Amino acid sequence: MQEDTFILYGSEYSPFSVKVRSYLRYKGIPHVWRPRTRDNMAEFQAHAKLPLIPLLLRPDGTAMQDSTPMIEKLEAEFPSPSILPDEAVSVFMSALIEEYADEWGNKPMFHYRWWRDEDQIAISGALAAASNPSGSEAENKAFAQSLRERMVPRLSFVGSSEQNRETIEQSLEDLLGLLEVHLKGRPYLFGGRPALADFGLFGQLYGCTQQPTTIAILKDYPLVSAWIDRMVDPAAEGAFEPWADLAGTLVPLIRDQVGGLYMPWAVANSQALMQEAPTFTVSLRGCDFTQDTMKYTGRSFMALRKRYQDAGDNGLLEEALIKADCLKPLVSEYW
Ligand SMILES: N[C@@H](CCC(=O)N[C@@H](CS)C(=O)NCC(=O)O)C(=O)O
Repeated sequence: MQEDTFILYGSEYSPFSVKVRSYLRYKGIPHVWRPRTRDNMAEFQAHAKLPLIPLLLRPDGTAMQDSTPMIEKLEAEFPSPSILPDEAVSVFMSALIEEYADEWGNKPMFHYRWWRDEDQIAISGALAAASNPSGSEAENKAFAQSLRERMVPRLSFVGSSEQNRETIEQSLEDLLGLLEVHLKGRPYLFGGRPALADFGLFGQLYGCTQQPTTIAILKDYPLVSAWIDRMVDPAAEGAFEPWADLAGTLVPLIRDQVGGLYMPWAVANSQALMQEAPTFTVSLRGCDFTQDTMKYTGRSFMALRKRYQDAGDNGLLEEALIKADCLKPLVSEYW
């Protein structure tokens, strides 16, 4: 291995891992993809502060975890080709979509993985084989069963429940419909090359190509499916497009998914954190949505608000955020 090589510990089944893997590939950063398995678990644990993938080991032996700050840091060190569009309004919208993808887009991905029997069986089998490649068939059958028993109760962590099922499932259909329209005539969300938003959203939607129910859903969205394939190893095909050309189909997507779902949900989560409430309920699309309070989302939402403050006065951005029903949660005092 060359001296400048990074090692990325991840899994084909981890949306945040494939997000970073596609980023490293696009940037041409020398790296080795190391699926975390039972065999290399001790090696992974020696570097991990948190039991989470992705973990990126730098050539100097220091480790990084958490995909968003990881990409931000790498972007400063490896500026070209940039994943930041040319206009400030697009840079912020890209960060906004990435935050939505990580925190809301993860819900349908995880929900569909572990909600129905046929998906539970398919994904637990695939996960067992990937995590224990040297295991026998019988051993991995038992392993798959234990993974299934462990993961299904975790549905509640992302808010997946009978009460919230329709909101979560409809949100994926709505996202895919809006994305299909936006991707007509452009290879990436912001034009001819991938932006931060593409990497974040890709991770979650790639996860939707791995279990029968979402595989069937994706069949109705050929342009989205082609974009997912493209994002596995993305290449620049042209320049970023001007915001003025993107807005017509991107603002409706942001308004529906970020303004209509992520924002009210993230605000209610932050209010619950302030009140130290273990769960919260928020009305989304006219239905009550109840879930456990999430500390991580509380932090990432505050980081998004700070990012907006740091963006400074920008009339175009403000106008776009108003149109997307996103401005108020970014500037109001909720606590
Ligand atoms: N915010 C973190 C989330 C990482 C995360 O949730 N990773 C999941 C897999 S996608 C994980 O490692 N879960 C525990 C496990 O798989 O052992 C990031 O962006 O990297």
